[in-house]
Order: sequence, then structure tokens, then C-alpha cells
Amino acid sequence: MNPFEIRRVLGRMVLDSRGKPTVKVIVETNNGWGYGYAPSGASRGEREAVELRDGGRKWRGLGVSRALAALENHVAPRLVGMDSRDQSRIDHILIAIDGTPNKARIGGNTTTATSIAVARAASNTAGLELFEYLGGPMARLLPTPLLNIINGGVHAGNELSIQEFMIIPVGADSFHEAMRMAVETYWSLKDLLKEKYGLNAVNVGDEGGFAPPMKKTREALEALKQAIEKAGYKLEEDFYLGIDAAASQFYDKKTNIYRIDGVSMPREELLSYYEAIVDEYPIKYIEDPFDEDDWDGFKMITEKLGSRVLIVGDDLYTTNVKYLRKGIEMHATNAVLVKVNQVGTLTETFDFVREAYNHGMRAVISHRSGETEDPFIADLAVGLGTGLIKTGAPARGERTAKYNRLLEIEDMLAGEAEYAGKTPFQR
Ligand code: 2PG
Ligand code: MG
Repeated sequence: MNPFEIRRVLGRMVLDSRGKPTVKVIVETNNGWGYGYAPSGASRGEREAVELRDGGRKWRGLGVSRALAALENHVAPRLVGMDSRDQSRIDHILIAIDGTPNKARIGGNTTTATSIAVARAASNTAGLELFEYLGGPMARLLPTPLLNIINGGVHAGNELSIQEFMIIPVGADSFHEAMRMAVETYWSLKDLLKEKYGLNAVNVGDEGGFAPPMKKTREALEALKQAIEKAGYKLEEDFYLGIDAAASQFYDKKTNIYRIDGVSMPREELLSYYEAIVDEYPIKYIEDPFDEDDWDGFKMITEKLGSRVLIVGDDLYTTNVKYLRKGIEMHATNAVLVKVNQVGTLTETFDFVREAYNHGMRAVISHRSGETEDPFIADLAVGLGTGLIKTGAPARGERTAKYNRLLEIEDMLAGEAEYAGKTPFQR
């Protein structure tokens, strides 16, 4: 009997961190098991894999019974009997069963949870940690975390146009120390916001960052700077800053105008705006600075700032090699964001990361704003050795699940672990 043979595939409806139904898949082998969850974004790219939802009145149309039915009727019968280590063969079967370019038939939520569950079942059956199974015995690089501690855009109920303001503890010697520095800064930000804006300012947004009643980008950057200093750290030496503009959310496609912080501006002006804040603050990471179809905007900013800032494509590429190829040709970015559920399978995700690496781009493993308690991306970041992970503030269980798993991995690796620190930012 082959211990890795898949014996059963089960689906369950569970809730994500916004209370929306999502898909959990459990895969049993003859000698082990594994699970996987589908997360869900709010600032979704237009080119992303489709989440299959029920429509209708129940759950405001967001139910997943059709996705679970697709799993039971179309996926499970094909996977039972296969070897769980045949990840790419299994993923290609999922792609073929779906048959659409964007997983619209059986749902990217169905395929994501299944693909992750298969990998976990195989690693569990093999008696390996998931990061070891994904990355081999030499996987030991702990990623530098990008912690989103001020939330804006569609993730928060305030007027900040920019979606995420991140602190990046690059000056630490270990992942444990990086988290300590980040948490101390998170707490000093809390004190500072309370003092300046009152109690309401420390309510948190979808990713656990504070959602203060701020209106301007510079106000948020200044608060990060002060929090870092108040916690006893130095900007640049100990911490870099990063932003995810998620600019598709404040772009008017009809007029080609960006509306940021109450001001309307064309692409060129927005570029100058980014240049100015990069000069004022040690911002080393800018994600989605322009609309997902504004390829020229991306090309311009990478030309201007790419030697000192990671310019990261998220909505631009949606973890899909097809769109990345265009970005490579155009020199649109020097880094990519990686979200398994944007494309729908692990194999396609690995292909995407490899393509990025082959062209000298950095890869950043990322959560979604709607998350679950699944810490999978922590293992993925170590397994792939990307050196960078973005998974929110050090708050809310669905975010700390990832940080806690990374702390655990560092402990398990004992003296062998290495912390990425500043390395991923060196161009
Ligand atoms: C992003 C993500 C995660 P969402 O834009 O990078 O932070 O947000 O999951 O809402 O797309
Ligand atoms: Mg983004």
C-alpha cells in the first residue's frame, strides 16, 4: 500500500476573518492528512482567479455551497487514488477540470484550498515540516516581515487613500528580534495615536493595523517615524518603511486621473509625489503605485526609483506568469507579490516565483485582507526562501498565526536559521 495515496477529499464551509464563508479542504492519505483554506481579498485585481460564490440572498450571495459541490463532484473523484506527492500533476488536473483561464468554473477558492491541502497531506505523510517538504532540507531563510500597522484604503473606515503603511524591521539579527522590535513599535504607535487623536484612533482595520482618522499620506508616514523613534529605534538603520498604494482603488479609468489625499493628479504628478516621499522617508518598498492597467506608470517609477526601492506588482500581475512576462519585457517592476489564491494552485505559484527570480526580481509572499487561521504562507516563504513576507500587523489571530509559525520555524531550525534582514532590499 502506498502511504501517500489519496484516500479521501473533503470540503467544509468555514468563515474568514471578515465573517465571509470560505472553503476548507481536507485531504487524507493512507498514512496522513492535511488541510488548506482559501483566503479572500478586498482590493482584488481584475485578472485574479474567480471565487466561486452562490449568489442569491443567503450570506448576501457569498455562500460557497457551489464550490463545495464542485469539489465533491468533480475534484474528489479525480484525486482519490493519486499520489499526494504528485503536486504538479494534481494541480494540472485541477486546471483541466476547471477549463477556464481564470478558474471560473470550479472556483479559485476550491482549487487554492485543495492545492494547499494536497501539499500538507504529503508533507504530513512524509513526516516532514511543511517548509522542509516545500523547500528541501536546506530551507532555512527566515523572511523579513513587512508589517502593515496603519490601514487605509478599502481596508479601513478612514480617509487615507493609501491602503497600507508598513514598518520593516531590517536591523534585527533574527526573526524573533525582528518581531520584538515590530511589536514594541506597534505599541508605541498605539500610545502616540491615542494621545494625538483620541481613543477612536486605535481601532484596528482588516489587517490589524490601526485605522486612525487621518487624511494624508504624510501624516501616516510621520506617525510611523515617531513610533519607531519613541520605541528607541532608528529609521533606516533598524527600520525601513513601505507602502501598498493599491492605486487601482483611487484611479478613475475614464479620466486617467488618480485621486489621492483629496487631490486629483495625472500619472506624472503621482510619480513626483512618490519621489518626494521617498526622499523624505526611508521608503524602500512601494506596491501597486499605479492602476493595474497603467503599465507605463509602473515602467516610469521603476526607471526612476528602482535602484533604491522595491517596486512591487500585485494587482498588476495577480501571481500569473502570463502577465509577469509583459512586466519583464517592459521592465515594469523589480519585484512581485505572491498570493496563491490569485492564480489558484501551488504549481502556478511556483512557476510565477521562478520566472520572477530568473529575471532578477524579488518575490514577496503575501496574505490577503480576508484571511484564515491557516499559517500556510509562513511555510511557503521559508520553503521558497523569498526573504520577504507581508502578513499584516502583529494583531488579530489570522495575522499572528503566520508570525507565530515563523517564530516556531526559527526555533525548530535552532542555530541554523538565517534572518533575511536588509539583504532583499539591496539592489
Ligand atoms: C494587498 C492585499 C493584502 P487584498 O492589496 O496586497 O494586503 O489586500 O487581500 O484586499 O487584495
Ligand atoms: Mg497589494
